Amino acid sequence: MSDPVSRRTALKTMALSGLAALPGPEAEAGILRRGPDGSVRGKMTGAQALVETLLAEGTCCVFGIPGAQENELWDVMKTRKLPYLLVTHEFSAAMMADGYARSTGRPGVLCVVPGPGLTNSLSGIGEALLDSIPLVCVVGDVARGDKYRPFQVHELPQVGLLEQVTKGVFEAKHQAEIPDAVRRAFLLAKSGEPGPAGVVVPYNLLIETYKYHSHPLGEPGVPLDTAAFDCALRLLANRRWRVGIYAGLGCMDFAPALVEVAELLQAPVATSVSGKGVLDECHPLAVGWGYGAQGTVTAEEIFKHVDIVLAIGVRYSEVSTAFYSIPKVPHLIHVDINENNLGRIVKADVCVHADAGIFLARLLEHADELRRAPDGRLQTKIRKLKEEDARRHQKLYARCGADPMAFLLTLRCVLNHDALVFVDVTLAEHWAAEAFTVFQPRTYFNPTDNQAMGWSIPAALGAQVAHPGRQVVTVTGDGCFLMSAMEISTATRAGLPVKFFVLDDQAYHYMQVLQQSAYRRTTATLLARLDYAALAQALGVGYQEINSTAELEAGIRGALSHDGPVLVRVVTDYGKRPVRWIDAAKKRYTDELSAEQKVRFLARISSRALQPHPWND
Ligand SMILES: Cc1ncc(C[n+]2csc(CCOP(=O)(O)OP(=O)(O)O)c2C)c(N)n1
Ligand SMILES: [Mg+2]
Repeated sequence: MSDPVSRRTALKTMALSGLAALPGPEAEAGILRRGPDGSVRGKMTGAQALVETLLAEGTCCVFGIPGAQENELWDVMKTRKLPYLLVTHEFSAAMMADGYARSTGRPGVLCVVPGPGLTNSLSGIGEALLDSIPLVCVVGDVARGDKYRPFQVHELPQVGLLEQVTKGVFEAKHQAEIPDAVRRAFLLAKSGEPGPAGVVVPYNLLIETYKYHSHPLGEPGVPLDTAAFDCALRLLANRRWRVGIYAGLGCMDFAPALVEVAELLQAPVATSVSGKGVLDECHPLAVGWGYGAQGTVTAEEIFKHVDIVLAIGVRYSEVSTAFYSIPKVPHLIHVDINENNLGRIVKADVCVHADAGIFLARLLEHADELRRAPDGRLQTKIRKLKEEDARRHQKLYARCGADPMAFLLTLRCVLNHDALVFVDVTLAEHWAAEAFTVFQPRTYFNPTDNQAMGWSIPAALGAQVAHPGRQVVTVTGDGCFLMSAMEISTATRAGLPVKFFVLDDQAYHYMQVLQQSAYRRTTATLLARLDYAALAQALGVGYQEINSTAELEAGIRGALSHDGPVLVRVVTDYGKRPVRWIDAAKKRYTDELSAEQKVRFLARISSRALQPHPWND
């Protein structure tokens, strides 16, 4: 029988034999590694410090795929109970983090291997960059420093790749720098105009130990240019001038203040695509998306009579304006948290470098100077125009299969008001922007400025992780579906009950519409015929098929009543429904062609119009 050994003696022996660095159960469980103030302290490995800092920064889920360079990290995530979600493709990891961030307003986090893991994720990180979505991308790099050897697996220039699609990259060159790199990435992602930030940590640093003492960096400051604010206030206080508000994503967390300001000024409110939901679109002053020929007719008509546009938290990007088709208004006040966005596309009378929330709050402090009498005539006009818009939307164009607009309207009727809706890069995104009424902030999402096809499926999964009890649905074209459909298997594995609606027309209809008008024929637009029922079975999700407009309501209700994830094939006939966005963009594009280009384009179209059998696809 051996002598009993006390724990203290055992530790002493281990220390002598160099084993003390091995984490005991307490250390593994992370006792006293993180202070209540968010500090990270004590002796630990680089991987432990990284995970503690992610936890200290409020990370609720890490999306990604492990690899040799990061297994240490994933192992610690598990020990420290930092939730993670394994994806099928890093393209999705970025988009899941994006969906998580859009639906919560907090940074989404992904963790990918260097080389292919990182390059796979670039489309999604790029979407977040162009759409102002806060993400933190952690990449475990190949060995660097004195452990560097040439010809390592995945040895691509990770920092350089990330720099192209982020606001900034923080590379740890010593294990001591790891917590600060993570904290600075979070701060940068949230600061000013939000966006993605990168953290690159060579894997050799993840296993090194260090005595850490790292403190939180604080929250980002918010700007307000007071001189410019005073100029804006003077213009808005002039009651002879009618004001229209154009609100974007920057206003998303300030809906009550925005509504109060709109009511004070009796100003109609239009939104950008990503601003949909900043105010309840049923509000008597809400006119819908855009204020040009691309948006709702209501917005276009109402803004014709506006003297000053107060644009807050918008950039007038190509997609939101249909190739910059922006009607002229006498005066513009442009407010944005990013100084570089101000007056870039439309010349502004006053540029106010300010956070939207601070700007709106300041306006409310001047309520007496701004208050206008209720404008019953304006509100009646908005109501009538909206009724006409709704009548136009109800017209059916489909002859075989379901009408896409009827699908969107039925979906809206059947879904809860707080359902999270992810609309992909299908032609239907433009009808949805016009006709899909949004009632609450952060409930309607579209990959606006990178237009990365396939985004909706992973993004919806990321949002469902953050909102387990909410209805979450995608509106995905069949082309988009083909890009990320395998990710549906993650819904099955992780029990995420997203309903995936796929508009199946076996084509890139969007491209067909663009190509037909410019080239009188289509090229590379036809897709494979898929057996969706078999796919659903293989992916382990429920299946619903909708074959006509008449089947829409029962089909959508059937899918929503199912507890788990469901794939819904909506056999779609796009018909010849006009697309205001396309018509507006086409007109603007044509206006910019030179005389010689116009002649050439016209000649090509005319000669092809005479061909009895167009050479399609
Ligand atoms: C990754 C990517 N590749 C190509 C495009 C160009 N593009 C935009 S829409 C589209 C077709 C979308 O097809 P589908 O999902 O079937 O929707 P539909 O056009 O039929 O409504 C294409 C190819 C893109 N936006 N993103
Ligand atoms: Mg299609």
